Amino acid sequence: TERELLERFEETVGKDRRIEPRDWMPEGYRATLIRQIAQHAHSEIIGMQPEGEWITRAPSLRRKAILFAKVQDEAGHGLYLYSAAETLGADRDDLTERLISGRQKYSSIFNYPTLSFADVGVIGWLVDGAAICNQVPLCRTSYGPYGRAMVRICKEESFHQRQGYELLMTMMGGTPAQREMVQDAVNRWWWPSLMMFGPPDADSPNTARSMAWKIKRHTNDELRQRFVDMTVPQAERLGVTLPDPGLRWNAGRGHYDFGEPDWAELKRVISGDGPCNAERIARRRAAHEEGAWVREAAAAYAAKRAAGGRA
Ligand code: FAQ
Repeated sequence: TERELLERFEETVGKDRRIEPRDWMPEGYRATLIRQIAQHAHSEIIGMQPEGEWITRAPSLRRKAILFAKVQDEAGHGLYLYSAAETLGADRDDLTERLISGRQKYSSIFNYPTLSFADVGVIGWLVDGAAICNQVPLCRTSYGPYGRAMVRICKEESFHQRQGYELLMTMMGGTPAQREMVQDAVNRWWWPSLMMFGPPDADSPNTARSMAWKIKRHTNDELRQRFVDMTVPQAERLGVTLPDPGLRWNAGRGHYDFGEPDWAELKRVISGDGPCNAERIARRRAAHEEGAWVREAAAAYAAKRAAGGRA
């Protein structure tokens, strides 16, 4: 009966065992996972754009090759995640349609412009840094395919983060103008990076249920704090200032205190009104439409093979 199935599901989750695609699961659990995994996949794909803009303008062949490889990794992450969503019964075409029609979200962070090459370094350091903080615990998420996808994704993100930090270290050892570019990029990306973790816990409608289901392992605020604690010493070592006058070590708490992000800005960006939302979606839509012939050719090829014809 439904009741027994629910008990078995709860027991599995309670014992930190994995739920697998063929297992029974409550519809709310399935819907929450599809929502989160799709949003995550869309973020990886849209996330190719801000840095991708610098591939043709990278300052050396070495930097170009590195950036190319990084952006390609993001495409790979998107693909594993769409596959994970498919194991829950989601349809890939439908997810893409929801993204380009604005019905499904992607991370707010990718709606900010990349104004200089230092932004590439800062995205690696702060944005990939925040992504790692959020995603390492997701390796232990209760849904098997999502957790397993996260393992490889986190390894690659760690490499991306070091790549960004190394780029910034190099620029900080350069001219005063280069150091200013780094500081300017840090000033623009710091607050949006904190917003990646989502609204404050008191204003996060999904956290409690996702924690009970062990989809999420920590709350938004816990992960944001962890990110700040990890990043402050790295900023000191790099020689940049984080643009928050409220940032200071709190010995009593054993954590850094920090200022309040502009939550109204996060709401605006999530609801489609950030600096680059329209541009990002238009570009994704164009890529999808321009790729229609590839999908048609692949489908025709598959149909021919299925009919026993030779390709
Ligand atoms: N942006 O109740 P909560 C990357 C939405 S890393 C946009 O707290 P939840 C790597 C949220 O969906 C970035 N929307 O929600 C990379 C919900 O809306 P809904 C991707 C946001 O799910 C690096 C509503 O607000 N990472 O791509 C944001 O429990 C460099 C209420 O929020 C992931 O997706 C936001 N920042 O917690 C690529 C990680 N925050 O759906 C390229 C997996 C919240 O109810 C270059 N996801 N919302 O209408 C998660 O961990 C969670 O989904 C959270 C949000 C923590 C993002």
